[in-house]
Amino acid sequence: MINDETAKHLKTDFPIFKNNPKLVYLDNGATTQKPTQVIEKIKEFYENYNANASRGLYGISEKTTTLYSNARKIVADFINSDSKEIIFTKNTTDSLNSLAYVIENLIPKGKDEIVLTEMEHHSNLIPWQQLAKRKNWKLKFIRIKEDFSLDLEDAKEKINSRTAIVAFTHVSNALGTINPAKEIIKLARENNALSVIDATQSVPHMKVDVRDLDCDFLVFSGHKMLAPNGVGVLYGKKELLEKMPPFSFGGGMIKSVSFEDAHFADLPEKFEAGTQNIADVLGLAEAIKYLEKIGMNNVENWEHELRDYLIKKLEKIEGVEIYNPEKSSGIVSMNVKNAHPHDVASMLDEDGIAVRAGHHCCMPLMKKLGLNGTIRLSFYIYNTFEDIDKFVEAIKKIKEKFA
Ligand code: 7TS
Repeated sequence: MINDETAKHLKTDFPIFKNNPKLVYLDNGATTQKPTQVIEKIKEFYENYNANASRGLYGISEKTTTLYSNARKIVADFINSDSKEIIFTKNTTDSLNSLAYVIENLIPKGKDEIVLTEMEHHSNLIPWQQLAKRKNWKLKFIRIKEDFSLDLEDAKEKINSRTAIVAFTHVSNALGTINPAKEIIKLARENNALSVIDATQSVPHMKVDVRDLDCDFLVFSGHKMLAPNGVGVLYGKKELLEKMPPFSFGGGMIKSVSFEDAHFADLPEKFEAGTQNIADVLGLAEAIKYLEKIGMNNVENWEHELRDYLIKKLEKIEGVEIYNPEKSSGIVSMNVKNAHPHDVASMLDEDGIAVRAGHHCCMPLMKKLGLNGTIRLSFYIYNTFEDIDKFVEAIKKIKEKFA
């Protein structure tokens, strides 16, 4: 369990807070801070057994190969998948772009529509726009309702026998909405369409089980879950990854090569051309160990407690608008009436408070909601009630200036 005391204690694992004692970090949706355990793991790798993986027949290279493969198993177990189904990438954006390059090979003839939602991050929108342009396919968007939840009735109409792909965010990074993933995946399956989940804002914050969801593909970024910046994950069902051609070619992804042709390696190497980001992958495995020690249900519960505490306080302040759906994660979007979110964020910064302000890479969503942006708070394990109190006091002061 996490409570205010344990959250304060967890904070001491993160050197950034020691080095910036006034920092109130409420921008975990953008990226999270890194604990000593993760930083030390990367240092340990470079100082003790740095070598390329799967290439050298000598001690430290073999050790690196084993650690890299163990790390993959840790990531696979974390989302209840198989090691062969975990492809390491740079981040979510890289995972989605790579997938969008080659997924058309899995689509039967006659299917020519991609269904997304109105609340997608640009990273789960633009790669599909590009695919649609290349193939002359149609894009459709499941509507968002006035209460910021997804309109499942609209989903039922938009997902049909022509649907090739349904790609949607599990949790909205702009509003915190938790989408009914299982229902949407079921609709996709009933229509013989592939499902792709953008789990960037869910995997770091709650238990996510790909077998239980029964999704075809799922993507996330390590840097939003205590891990280093340069590693992301593309999960795919084994039988689909086996059928899908590689999106990148070169060393490390082959079985045999002639001047004219090449035979590709088995999963997962087939999708990992070139030297991989070994240190960051080890860092991601360490971050997962750290999170598992806490327990993902505890992570989720604590963020919900922080969200409820914040909303209760904000609701008492006149002139504050909150855009919070009923089923939401530890993300809260709001505005101060008559104030541009960028101005509010700059004023918060004067008090050492870091939030994200703007369109959150969801320009079409903001346009649909008639907003020029929001102020977004996004929590993680080390946030405390004191962080929220400081934010609320600062907002009260700022609000007076715009009243
Ligand atoms: N999808 C969602 C739902 C996201 O929240 C983000 C990043 C991405 C994709 C892209 O992730 P990346 O690691 O490849 O950049 N979201 C945010 C955010 O909300 N604030 O900064 C980045």
